Formats: sequence, C-alpha cells, structure tokens
Amino acid sequence: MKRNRLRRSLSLFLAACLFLLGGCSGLGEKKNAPDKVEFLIGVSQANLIEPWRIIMNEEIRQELSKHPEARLVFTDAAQSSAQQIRDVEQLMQQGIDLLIISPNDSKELTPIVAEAYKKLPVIVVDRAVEGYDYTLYIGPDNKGIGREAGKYTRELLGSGGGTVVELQGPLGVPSALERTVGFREVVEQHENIKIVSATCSNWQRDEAEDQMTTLLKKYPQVDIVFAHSDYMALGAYMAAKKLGQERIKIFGVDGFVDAQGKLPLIAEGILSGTISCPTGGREAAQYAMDILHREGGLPKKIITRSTKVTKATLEQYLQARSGLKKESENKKIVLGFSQVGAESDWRKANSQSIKSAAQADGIELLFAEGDQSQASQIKAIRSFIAQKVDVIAFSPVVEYGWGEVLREAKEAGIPVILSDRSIKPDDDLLYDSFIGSDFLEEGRRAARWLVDHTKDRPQVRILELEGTAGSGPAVDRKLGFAEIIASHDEYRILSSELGDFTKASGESLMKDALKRYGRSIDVVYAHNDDMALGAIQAISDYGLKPGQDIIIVSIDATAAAFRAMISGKLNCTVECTPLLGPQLMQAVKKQMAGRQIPVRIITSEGVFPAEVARQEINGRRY
Ligand code: GYE
Repeated sequence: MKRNRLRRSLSLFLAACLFLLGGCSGLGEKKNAPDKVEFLIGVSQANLIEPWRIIMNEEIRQELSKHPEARLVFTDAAQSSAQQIRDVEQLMQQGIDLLIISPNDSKELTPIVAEAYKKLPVIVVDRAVEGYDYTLYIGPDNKGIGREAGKYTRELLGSGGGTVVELQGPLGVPSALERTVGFREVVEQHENIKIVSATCSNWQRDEAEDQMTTLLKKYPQVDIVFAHSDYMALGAYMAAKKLGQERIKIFGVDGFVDAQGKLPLIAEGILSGTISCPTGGREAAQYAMDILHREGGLPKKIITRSTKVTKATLEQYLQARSGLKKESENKKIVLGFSQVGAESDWRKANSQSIKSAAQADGIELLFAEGDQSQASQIKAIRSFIAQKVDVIAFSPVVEYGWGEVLREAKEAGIPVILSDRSIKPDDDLLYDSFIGSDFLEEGRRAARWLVDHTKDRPQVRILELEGTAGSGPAVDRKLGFAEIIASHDEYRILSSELGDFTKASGESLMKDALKRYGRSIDVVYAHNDDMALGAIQAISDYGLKPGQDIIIVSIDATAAAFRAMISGKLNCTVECTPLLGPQLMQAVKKQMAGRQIPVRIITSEGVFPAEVARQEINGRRY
C-alpha cells in the first residue's frame, strides 16, 4: 500500500518537474501571438539539472504568458560560467530589452552583468553578483532557511536530542553553504544533538539516496534527516524505506507544488515538512514588466520569505501560494499606520507618500502621528488591534522593545509590515515584511564619497552628528561609515554627538562642538540633511564657511539639501528615499490577497555630490 503511495508521490514529483519542463520546452512559443511584440526578455539560467531552476523558468514563463506584448528567450549555461557569459553576450546581440539572470557563479558573472546593466535593465535572481551594478536583485535568505531548519530539527527531537543526518547541496555553492551555516548555528547550541552529514554534488535525488544508504548502514540510530532540497529528501526517504527505517523523520527545502497545486510529499506524509524557498521567478517576471512599462517605486533588493510547512500548515501555505483568499475581494482594506513623528523634511515626505498612495489605492488609512516616542507608537498599534484593522504598518522609532505588542498583533491575526525602519531582535515571524533602505550601505556611501573627496589630506578630523539614539538608521549609518574609514588611518572621529534627526539638534550640537574644537573640525558627517542644515547655520554664525572651511556630508537627499549644495554650503548628500507609499500599498494589497510578500524590500538609492545638484534638483520628488 505504502509502496504504491511512494511510487505515486515520486511520479507526482517527477510529473511536476516534467510538466514544468514540458512547459519550458515551449520556450518562446506564444499562443495567440499578438500582432506586435513590444519587448524581448532574455532569461539566462545557470543550469536545468536542478528542479528548483526548472520551476523558476516555468514561473517566469507562466507569469509572462499574461503579457502578450512580451516574448521570452531562455538559455541554459549547463553549470558553466563561460557558457553563461556567452549566453548573455548572444542575448544582447539578439537585441533583448531586459535580462533576467540566475548566475552560475557570483564572482565570474559580475563583469558581464555590469556590462549588460550599462545598456539595459538587469534582474538578478538567486545568487547575487558583487556590488550594485544591476537593476533589481531577488533571492532567498539561505542562512535564514538553515536557521529555520535548525529550529524545526530541535522541535522534532525535543529536549532529549538525538542523531541528525544533514544531506547538503554542493558546498561550493553559496546557497548550500549558507544553509548549513544557519542550520548548525541553531543545532550546535544543543549538546544532545549529534550531526552526521554528506554532500550531494548536484542536488539530485538518486545521489541523496545513495549517500543516505551509506550513512544509515554506518549510523543505524538516525532520528532526523534535514536535506537541502525536497528532491534530495525524497531520495533519503527511499533509502530509509528500503532499510526499514520509516520511523525516521525527514524534511527538506523548497516546498514546490505540483501541477494540481498540491504538495503530495507533505500531504501523504512522505516528508514531515519542508522549508519553503520561493524561486523568485514569478516576482522577476512581474518586476520585469513593471520596469519595461516604467512603473515607479522599484526596489533594489527583494528577499523572499521562507516558512516551515508541515501537514498542519499545508492548507494555509497552499492558499498563500495561490493567492486565493476566501474573504470577499471587494472589501475595502483598512490599514493602521503608526508614524515616528514630523522631525524632518524626510519624515514629512514619507507621511505624504503613504497618505497619497493609500488614497490612490483606495485603502482606508488610519494614520497615527507620532512624537518620536515609542510609548505613543505602542499605544497607536494597540488601538489598531482593538479596531481590528486588516493590516498594521509602522516605522519603529527605535529598534528594540516591540516584541510584546507585535505578539499581540500576531495573536489578533493582524499582519504587520515595517516601513522605513526595522526592529531588533530581527524575528521575522513577528512581522510580514520590512520595506526600507540599506542604512549600512548609506553610511558606507557617505564615507566612500568623503575618502574619494579628501584622499590627499594628511589628516581628516570628523565631527559626527548622530540620529535618534537606538534607531535603525542611526545605528547602521554609524556602523557603515566607521567600516569604511577604519581602513584609512588619516581619518578619525573627533567626536560623535547624539542628535534626533531635527535641524535644531544639528544646530545646537554644532555650536557646542565649535566651542570645543573650533577650526580643528575638518568634516561634519550628519546622519540626515536636517541636522546638516542646522550645523550649516551654526558654522556660518561662528564665522566659518560651511562647505569650504568645513566639509559637510549627510544623508536623505531632500530638496533643502540640494538647495544647500547649489549655494555651496553642503558638499554631498546620500539618497534615502522616503517615497515608500506605493511599495507599502503594493505589499498591503498582496498580503490581503493572501499572497506571500517578500520578507525584505530594499529601496533603490544614489549619491549626490554638490557638482550634480543644479542639474538634478528639478527631477527630485521630495
Ligand atoms: O534619515 C531622517 C528621518 O528613518 C530613514 O528618519 C529615516 C530617517 C531619515 O527623520 O531624516
């Protein structure tokens, strides 16, 4: 009986892949081909021996089949970087309008991706490339997947511990390496858990079966198997079954559904569970059309969400994947938003963006103004819970202290989206997505500009004006800046002063610092433009020329900062866009449609030195 079930599950799994493969073989085919194809999209795939990639291609094909104006061309590099480079060159020669690439190797493919990015939009999926020379990156959090697998392993074993087999993917591949690092971070904290592992060179089922057979003969007392893919987990199951060891609990990674939208490996108890790992194909196709149709609000990076799926949560998981929400679709969405305050031009632009995007999308917005106090925000969130809003979003004024109220929201069944700033500990089970900037990178960019701009000086003494204590942007902008200047001995921080992102705090801190340090201040690094503008005022009052006697670099890129650069008083501002409203509403609508939303959406940003201010200011939107 069970043998038939196994055979059926195996055939279902393979049928799912063959179905998808068959779908791929119609590459470039177009039913009811339109009169005029507007866009040609090239998809450069690293290989097609991994089921995960077959499914990624099929998701792209299925999503783009909704767009008759687009045609697809797929290439398969068959695990060769040299071949993939040739594939990209050939696609470029074919005149593609956009490239979707899943690199065979991050480092080897970085140059050709940067080359392509000079000429057309490039979406990188799964393995990233080095640097930021691409339009959009979409990928999973593989270390997070490993940690989730570690937590599940400990849950399955209980306090008594036991013996665990880890069937790894090829450790030369970042995804496998990160999964095992995350997994062991969690499991090795438990002294009663023994791990034995084996590596599978190509994520294949039959190799996993062979490896598992060898391990079971050597370690007959195995309790749990964690395989880096469901396909490999199936191989482990077949080995355990062959050796009469069905009691072993086996789980994998991926969580693909078959042609019927089911997950038989879990439904039929072949696997105890899986950690989902979206391929990013559907999202890549959706954003490709947004880019080609010049839609605004494009993020820079999207990290897809991975969740543990078991028989108990399977129905909810399948519904989230299909996006079929039982509730009536035409119900007006009610969004509760708790704002930090009105401390800066950036914040005012952020509030305006959220209000206008909600209005444009027909979302009822309950907007709670903050006074830069966590207590007020927690009170506002609790009021949203009491009002049973559909979704809660907020910009946490500080990183810590949100666990209790977010658990209350979770218990009330209300999804939470973080906008602008994030929380610590970063427990993404307490929120559904974080849409915001990479503050670490903003701090690095400010320092890189400064070093480039002052590298001939024998010494550079810096006054740092910090944002609100304990806030995500202040913490990370400080770290990012310090990381870059650490490798330049001639740069040193004279003093770091705690501000609160307001112009007034910038002015008073600068006034005090000038009394203490006078002309020994060479540079002011302000965590936002408003504090920089306050400092500029204090420097002028002191009798020095801001932007000349003292160089000033800040972050946000507000209109006032551009005006200050044009008047020669500010030297550079690093962009941190407040225009998060459209992306937030997109995420809210997807959440309400029952679709999974990325756990992290990082916005796209640039660096604006004074010399470009005049030409750029008219194009600015905040
Ligand atoms: O830089 C500052 C605002 O959280 C990124 O907060 C935001 C920061 C921004 O007050 O101007």
